[in-house]
Amino acid sequence: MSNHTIRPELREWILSTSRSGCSLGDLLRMLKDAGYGGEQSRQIVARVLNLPLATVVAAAKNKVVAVRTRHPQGPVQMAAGHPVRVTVSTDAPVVRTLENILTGEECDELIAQASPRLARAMTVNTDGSHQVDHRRTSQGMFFAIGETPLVARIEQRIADLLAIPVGHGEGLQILHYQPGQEYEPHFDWFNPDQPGFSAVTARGGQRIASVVMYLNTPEEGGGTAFPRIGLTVTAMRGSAVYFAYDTGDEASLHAGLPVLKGEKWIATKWLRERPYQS
Ligand SMILES: O=C(O)CCC(=O)C(=O)O
Repeated sequence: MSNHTIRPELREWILSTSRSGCSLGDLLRMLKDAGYGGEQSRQIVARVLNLPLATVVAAAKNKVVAVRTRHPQGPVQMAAGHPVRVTVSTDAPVVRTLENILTGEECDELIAQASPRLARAMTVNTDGSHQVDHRRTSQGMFFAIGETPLVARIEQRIADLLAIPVGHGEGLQILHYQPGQEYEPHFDWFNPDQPGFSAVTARGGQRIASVVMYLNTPEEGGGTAFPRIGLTVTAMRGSAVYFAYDTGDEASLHAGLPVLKGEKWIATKWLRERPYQS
């Protein structure tokens, strides 16, 4: 089936229904109810959502499907009408640096909305609860999904950029680092060997990708380092680093380097393989 046979209204409906958190299985069932044949529906959904046909076929059989993000390609990718520049790409691990993911005004507004709610940042404990952790000395807070119009707009932009529904995202986290503060090297995927693995993945499954957005430019220090590949991304207001990983991907080790002068603000979006938001 070629691209031009998919009507624009159908394409738009599939995209918006998927982004609102509808599972692939439910999407296929709705198409069937609307009169589309099984094979035809699977091909249309695979094409519109840019997914391997095998993934859609597995969903049709009600198998648990791990969705993947689409890795942005340069030089410019439109995301919900907003131009994002892809300036550095590596494939092992998958890392992209993204310029202009946020405007300067959006950065300032996020900081203003988060500031009154900051508390010592936590990490996820093995039983799924949150704990104060000496490896992470910054202050932070979480927004609920779509909590403010600005947060909803940014979530939609990320969903569009990575071709993954908003519902696969954890709430946007804001972190504030002061001089000397850092986030020591760690992985964002949950370790299946930890006793709490099933608890932390019960909702949404495993994490599959992260987007760390820089809300200001620290005077010195504060980059995000990937020590296994010798890459350090400079924290620059309005830009981001996106990285995707499989469980156990050692190359995705990363760290928020100590801020040496000034302060550092980031907004982090973690994405799950299955819908995280009900
Ligand atoms: O602060 C940074 O640059 C990295 C933050 C980070 O690794 C995280 O929030 O998982």
